[in-house]
Amino acid sequence: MNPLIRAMKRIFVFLFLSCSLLALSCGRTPEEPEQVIINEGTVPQICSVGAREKFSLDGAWNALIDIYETGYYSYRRTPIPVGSSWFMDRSYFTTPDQLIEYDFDAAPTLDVPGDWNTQRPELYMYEGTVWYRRKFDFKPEEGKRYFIYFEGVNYESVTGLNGEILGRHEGGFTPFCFEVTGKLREKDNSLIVKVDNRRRLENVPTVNFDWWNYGGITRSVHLVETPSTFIRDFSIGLQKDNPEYMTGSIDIDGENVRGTAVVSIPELGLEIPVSINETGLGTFSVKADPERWSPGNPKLYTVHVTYGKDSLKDKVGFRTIETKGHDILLNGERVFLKGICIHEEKPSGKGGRAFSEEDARTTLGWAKELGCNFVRLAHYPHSEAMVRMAEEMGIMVWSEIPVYWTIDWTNPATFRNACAQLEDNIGRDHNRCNIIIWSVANETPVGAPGRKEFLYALIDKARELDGTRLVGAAMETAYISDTLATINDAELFEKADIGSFNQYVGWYDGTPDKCDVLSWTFSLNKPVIISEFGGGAKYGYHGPETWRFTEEYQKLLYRKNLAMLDRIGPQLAGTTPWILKDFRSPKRALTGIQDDYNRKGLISEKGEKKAAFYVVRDWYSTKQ
Ligand code: GCB
Repeated sequence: MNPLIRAMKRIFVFLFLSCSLLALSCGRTPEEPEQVIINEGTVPQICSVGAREKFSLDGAWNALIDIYETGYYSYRRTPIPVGSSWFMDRSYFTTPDQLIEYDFDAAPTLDVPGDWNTQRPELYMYEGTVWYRRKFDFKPEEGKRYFIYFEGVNYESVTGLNGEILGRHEGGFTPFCFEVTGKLREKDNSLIVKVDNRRRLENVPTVNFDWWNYGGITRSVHLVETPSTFIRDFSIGLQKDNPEYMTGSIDIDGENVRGTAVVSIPELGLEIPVSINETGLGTFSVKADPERWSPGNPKLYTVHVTYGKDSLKDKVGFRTIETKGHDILLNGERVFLKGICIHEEKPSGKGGRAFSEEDARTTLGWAKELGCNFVRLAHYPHSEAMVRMAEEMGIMVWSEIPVYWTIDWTNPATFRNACAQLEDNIGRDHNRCNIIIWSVANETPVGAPGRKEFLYALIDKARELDGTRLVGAAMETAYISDTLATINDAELFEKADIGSFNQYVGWYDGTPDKCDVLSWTFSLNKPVIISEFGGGAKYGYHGPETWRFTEEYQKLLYRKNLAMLDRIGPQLAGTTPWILKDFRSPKRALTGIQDDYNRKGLISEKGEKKAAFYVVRDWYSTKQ
């Protein structure tokens, strides 16, 4: 970008954000959506952050709990000028003659990455504001550019560096970054993030959802260093209609962007010059025949991209994914998606948002034991570590944004927010070959005003950003008669590439016997995926098959459901039962059984396998 425009943009953002904190918080009513500002001050995503020079800002951050937002608003609830707000990081103890009623140095710490709920007992159910502060020394190099990159902060954050507000971000599960070139100092940088996880009607997700509202800086934070002109993004894959060709694009950011980038894959003997135009973009297409990535052969190649002084490398796999009639074809061959739904919660038995490679390995290891080649990462983008680990382990992925249940369909700001989350999700993961489905929603109410336009626009957006994968949404069940059921939304089924829907026959919908008499029919000859089914059981709780929450009931429910699903025949292209592991949800209040856990896991929160686990495992062992 032209440096003058960039500087003007920065001045605008600075003036806007620091003169008036008001603009950050007012205008958020559904009646005045046009005033809502989504993601102010952030810069376009940088790809392959894992592969770049970076400095970790993880660790212990000082944290102040501020339920009334005292560091942000005056006693009249008017915004405090930034110069008097907690972004200034003043200290009572160094200047006791001044009235300063906070002190980050004296405040206890919270670990980053990490949710706050599982770090302090008093924050178990906390929904509100916590201020995080990290001090660091850093010597910036002349001619380099610097970015603060957040992998994920739930839900809304305002970030300040050395007393200046950098910007604001909404959405708990997607990365964002701010450019800080010229703003760093050698000693004592003060990075402050005000995090607010309150649920709001207009948010995505909205006020009502069936998982724990873990707050905080839940994923890693990095200071990324790049040359002044750098590779912001690249994409590479097999051409959709002609997979004999490898195609891709490169996006260069900086001054003097015209030039030639080189993409090379030494293992394939490929070295591709890519000419970059004056807007920083270049595309390529070459004949190539890489080994195809698949669950049976999760082959990844090291791809190098260089441009000027910048170079990066990443591991990339190559495959094709398409539908033909009612089949899903991976590399041209029918594949049955032996899946399972997963929430991003630690496998340790103590709750908490998962973020590490180790968590991902354990959780995906359980999915493998179940016989899975596919996971539905519900109901929001999981960490990059999770997606990369699945790719390495040969597991295909359904990736979803949290457009969940009944959101504020007619609010344009809600749409912009959902769209930004979709863009950032695809922006982060478009080179991950294991992602085969982008899902834009879960169980949304057919007929709600504005809902259809909202979802269709998201589907169009996903296709525009990435035409190489399948696009869908988790729909629901509709009854044609007492014994015949279908997908509840024929129009959305038509619009999507697949017919994926949730059904709870035997749990919310009758008892398991209902499966014996129920048949399914579909209006279109497209692949059908049952994106959820199941029921609850507490591990170790035994009793008659008719008693809910016993392992016996859950086992029977699965046996009967699987027999019913088998009767669908070849149109059934895959299943993702709900869910791999019990997960925390404040909606689950039955003391002694649920204890704040949704008990529909095939595995308990501690990793103990329930009887139904083996029923699903045995069924998957019969599927090709
Ligand atoms: C659903 C939702 C999922 C819930 C599940 C349940 O249909 O999609 O988020 O957790 O049911 O357990 O009720």
